[in-house]
Amino acid sequence: MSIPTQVHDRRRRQDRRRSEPHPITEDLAEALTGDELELLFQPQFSAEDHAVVGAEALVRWEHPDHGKLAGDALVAIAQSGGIARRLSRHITRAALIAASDWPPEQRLSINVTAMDLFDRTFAEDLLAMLAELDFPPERLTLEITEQALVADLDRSAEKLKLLSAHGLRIALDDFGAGFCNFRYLKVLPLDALKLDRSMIEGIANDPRDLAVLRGIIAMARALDLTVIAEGIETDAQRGVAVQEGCAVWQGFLGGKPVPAKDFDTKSAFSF
Ligand code: G
Ligand code: MN
Repeated sequence: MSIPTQVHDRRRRQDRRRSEPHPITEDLAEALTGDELELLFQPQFSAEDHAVVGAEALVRWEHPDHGKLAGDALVAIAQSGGIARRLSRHITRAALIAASDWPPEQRLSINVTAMDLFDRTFAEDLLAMLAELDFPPERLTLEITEQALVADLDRSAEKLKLLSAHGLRIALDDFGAGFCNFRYLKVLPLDALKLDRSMIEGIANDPRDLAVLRGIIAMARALDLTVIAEGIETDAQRGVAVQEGCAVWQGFLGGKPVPAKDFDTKSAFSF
């Protein structure tokens, strides 16, 4: 039975109205199609010998009117236009392809959003992509922010356990910046804690900041977690973080986020 033309037209109008994307979402969709997003890599250093042990992938997009937009803003724009999954897959694929050229002992870290963990097929799709690109799962770390976990912790934990069983590493990102729900430490298959830069800022000159750092590192040791310090800007901060037991560090002192072609995998931090 055919739908009367009037009703059909009304439906089409409603559909269009309901799915009317924000203009910037359309621009983002076009940028994805044209591969116009910029992916930057910020080096991470070993505390032991200061060699580069890998990098965190960070996305940027230069919009003609809105200027430079980074990860969180892009995710929000994509989400409002229903293309969050597309954005996430695009970034992950581009990062994996870039990291395929690095020495095999170097790791890639990518940021996982609340949308990703909400996505039913996130874990399966990621494993399929790793297989397709022949990228060893052991070389990939997922950085999960606390905000991403709030939605459904148990379901997120299930997905992460599957990925962890396949060899991926899981790091709790921005640790100390949010609510620090200690339940995360109990239920998630974590390998590392990545300390937020607000936890690092004062460690070289404020005894209270140092005391907090020591407490967290003691707890991380008891849980067999690696501690990664982010936002290291001064040599004094680097010295304290390393001395106290952070195994890996990242920050402007060692290197700013740079395009893949400028990422020097062989460089070590020099004093
Ligand atoms: O959310 P996440 O922790 O992944 O944030 C990484 C962001 O922090 C990037 O945008 C990066 O440019 C910024 N960043 C990285 N290193 C430093 C640093 O040493 N100091 C400051 N202020 N920002 C940094
Ligand atoms: Mn991160």
